[in-house]
Amino acid sequence: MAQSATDIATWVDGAVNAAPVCDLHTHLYPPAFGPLMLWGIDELLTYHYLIGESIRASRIDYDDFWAMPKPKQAEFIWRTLFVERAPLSEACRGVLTVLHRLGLDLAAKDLVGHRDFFRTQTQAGYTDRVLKLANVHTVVMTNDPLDRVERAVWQQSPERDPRFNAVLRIDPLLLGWPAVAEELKGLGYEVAADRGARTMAEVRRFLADWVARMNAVYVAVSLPPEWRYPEDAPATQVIDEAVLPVCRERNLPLALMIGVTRQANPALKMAGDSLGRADLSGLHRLCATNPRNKFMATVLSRENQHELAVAGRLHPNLFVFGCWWYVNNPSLIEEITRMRVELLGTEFAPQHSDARVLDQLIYKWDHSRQVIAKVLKEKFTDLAATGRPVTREEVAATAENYLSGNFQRFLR
Ligand code: RAT
Ligand code: ZN
Repeated sequence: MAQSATDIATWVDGAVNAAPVCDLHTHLYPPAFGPLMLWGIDELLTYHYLIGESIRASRIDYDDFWAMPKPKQAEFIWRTLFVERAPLSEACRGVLTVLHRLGLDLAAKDLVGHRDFFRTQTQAGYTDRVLKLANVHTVVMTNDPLDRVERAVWQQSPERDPRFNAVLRIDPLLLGWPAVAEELKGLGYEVAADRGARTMAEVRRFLADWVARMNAVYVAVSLPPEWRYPEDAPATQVIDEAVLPVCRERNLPLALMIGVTRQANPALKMAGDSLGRADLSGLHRLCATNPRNKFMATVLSRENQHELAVAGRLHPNLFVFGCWWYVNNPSLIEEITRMRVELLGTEFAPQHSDARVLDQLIYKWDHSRQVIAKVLKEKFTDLAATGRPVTREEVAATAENYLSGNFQRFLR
């Protein structure tokens, strides 16, 4: 007899909440990375999503906003979005979920009580607490050796926290020529803007050095909608002659995050990026012509999601992951996850958090778990309706694979 929808719902809720997450793309750092680690109420409120929303809602002059020190920006955003208006957006709801899960007073009109709470926390203790509340076992960072501040931290060989894995992020290496040649030269690599054979060997040496120093679990880049592969451009040459050989030798995936249009509104600074529909034929070429390399991909525009799921079916060396940034909203996560289950079955990672502030792990995963569970209930109920029995064990295994196992197996 087919399982009842109520049994399945109970099993799915239990399994999705119990499965610990390996969060495969974030911008978080452990306490040993000092000032790079962001946490607490002021950082939550000055998340770039909320900066954009509050400037738009208030029509404050850009310069006036940026002239405020961070605590004043936080107070401004709180007042604008949480006191003067109903905080209905997903980013606002996220802050409230975090405060609620921490047991703070959601009726408070000012930040005094919340700030008092965070003042009593230590970075280490709070990291443990958040990972536990979010039920996250591993956080994958985004590590950019060409960022001066971050490089300085790595050069001091910070103590590694085994819960925080590193990822070598290489946007400027693909997109920043010729300027990036000067930067690499400054770091002791014999790199010239001509991108000759010697230069490519030195780019490989740079990649190998930083993969080793970071013990990176994959290499990543974000790309604009205009990205094509192959094309007569530095990005194709660097991918072919440097990135792919280094990744192949070390069995590391190359992650492509496709569709970002940087600085569509520069006055918003880091809140000013937009997106565009990409042409995914380059992703197909990359996967098909480099079968001994592994690739991961996520796309920023809603319009590209169907093509990406199809690409995931066609290339066993491609791992589809996450609902990135502007599609990390419940309505879109739901439609994207449902479509991926229908096209890819159990073989993808439905979500990553992209958290920049430690505390965001709590809400990003609470909210995503709710949507993933909703879709899984529907899909397991449909399965049971065929007459094929559904077991509690396979529901649990599916949830574990989606939230952690699939990605970890892809790395191996
Ligand atoms: O999602 C974000 O916070 C963006 O600002 C980007 O960091 C994006 O996720 C990226 O990794 O480029
Ligand atoms: Zn990101």
